Amino acid sequence: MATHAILEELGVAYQLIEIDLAKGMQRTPEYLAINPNGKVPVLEHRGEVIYESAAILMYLLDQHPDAGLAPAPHSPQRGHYYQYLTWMSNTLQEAANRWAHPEHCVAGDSDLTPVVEKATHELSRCWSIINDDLGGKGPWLLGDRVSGADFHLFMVAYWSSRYDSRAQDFPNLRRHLQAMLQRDSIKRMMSQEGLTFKL
Ligand SMILES: N[C@@H](CCC(=O)N[C@@H](CS)C(=O)NCC(=O)O)C(=O)O
Repeated sequence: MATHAILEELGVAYQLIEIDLAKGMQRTPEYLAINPNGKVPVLEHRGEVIYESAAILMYLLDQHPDAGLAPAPHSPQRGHYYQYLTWMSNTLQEAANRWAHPEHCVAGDSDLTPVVEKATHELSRCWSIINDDLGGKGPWLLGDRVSGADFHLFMVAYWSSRYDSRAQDFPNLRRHLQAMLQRDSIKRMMSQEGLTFKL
């Protein structure tokens, strides 16, 4: 979702190829040759394949500095941009994955409840951090200018609408989601992917 919305925001030409996770297309030999992790998304650009959604997002925004969605290199805001994107990937998104797939965290047919409960607790801790940051210097993650980090946040916040700990239940995050939903790029991405998000 984040990659797709950024491509729409940039207005560049691209081809979207659907990998149907329900059909296991991510685990076919053809796809594993592209991304050995068996995960979406990947970006193919000039004959190179890049995986990890945050890396793809940063790469695309570096290709299009005039879009103004990544702070200037060497600026303190650039540090925060890296901070949020890596932290969302390795902490927030990982808690989301543990909630959605607790079976990946235990052996055999062990009880999944403690995994789900711990993931819910961790998600709430992460949402609180972001909610406080947005309250202190919002409306966007980096302050008064929207950046790629906001698109990544939107993606995980959208997923969380079906979790036990939902981003939309935190007031500043809710405002952030409402603002993101106003963006034409987000509207186009949601419509092309057949998604709706009622807040
Ligand atoms: N850290 C990776 C995570 C990617 C990820 O977990 N993708 C999920 C869909 S949201 C996936 O492909 N799951 C398929 C599977 O695990 O079989 C990223 O941000 O790109």
